[in-house]
Amino acid sequence: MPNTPLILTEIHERVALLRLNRPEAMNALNTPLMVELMDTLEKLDADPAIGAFVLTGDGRAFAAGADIKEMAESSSIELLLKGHISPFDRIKKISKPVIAAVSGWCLGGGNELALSCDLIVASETARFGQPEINLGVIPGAGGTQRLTRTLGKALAMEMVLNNRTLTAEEALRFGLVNRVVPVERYLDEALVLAAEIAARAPLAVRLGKEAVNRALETHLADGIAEERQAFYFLFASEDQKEGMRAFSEKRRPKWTGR
Ligand code: CO8
Repeated sequence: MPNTPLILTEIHERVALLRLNRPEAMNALNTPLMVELMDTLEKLDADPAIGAFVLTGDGRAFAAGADIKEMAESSSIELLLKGHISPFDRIKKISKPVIAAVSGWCLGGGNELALSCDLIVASETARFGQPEINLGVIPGAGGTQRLTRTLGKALAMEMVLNNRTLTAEEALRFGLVNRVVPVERYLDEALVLAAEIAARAPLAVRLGKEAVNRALETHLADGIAEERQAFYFLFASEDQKEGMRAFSEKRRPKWTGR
């Protein structure tokens, strides 16, 4: 289907909902889909009318991984020269929060994509895993690192070495996802959460997201120093003055993002 968009976009007031749209392939992440996804995220990230994203698949699959058929016959050099995994780097630079709304299979590169988002709302049917070991490879888009930092070594080892999948309830218990809701409501729940965050002070949301994500990447002392700089920096914003004055005046603040 040549002209079918691989990403379907809906705007819900200040929230952009992006749907992966390869249902015939369980939303497997081929290169055109990844490029279209990142282009869309970057374009809307630059739009001040948008405050947060929800990224979702469909009921059966968030995404069942990288497209195995696309890469099966590739050589190492081809993958390197093409920068096969480099689209994943672009999501890290998105400044607004991205909430993954996950139902069904969330596997391999699909799980790594969800892990690259800032929050995850899961349906009760969600299943998280890294089945690359079954294909003779390992995760390549951050899975070994992010799972270990999020879940700890023991469970990450089982997932990476022995295809241990997590149910939605396990993912909640182990801190991989924010909440688990019935399948009929997971998308609405993610949209509500995104709308709540999108209504908050935009600069503080942006720097808060950055600071929490830095904690997964840096040493404690460096992370604390960066957090402190961001805290001081926010006192240069109109929203800080407005937020603190509104508290004293017992009224709701009006954010401008300035
Ligand atoms: N790649 C390509 N096609 C896929 C993929 C995939 N990852 N997953 C499913 N499909 C296709 C199937 O081939 C099938 O197509 P067709 O009808 O033409 O045969 C269609 O989707 C439906 O799938 P199934 O018939 O298999 O559906 P089931 O309900 O029986 O099973 C599963 C669903 C369990 C999800 C099963 O499809 C499966 O095991 N899929 C593969 C999961 C997997 O191994 N994922 C890891 C891929 S490797 C990876 O992600 C490495 C990441 C590296 C970095 C990222 C780079 C971009």
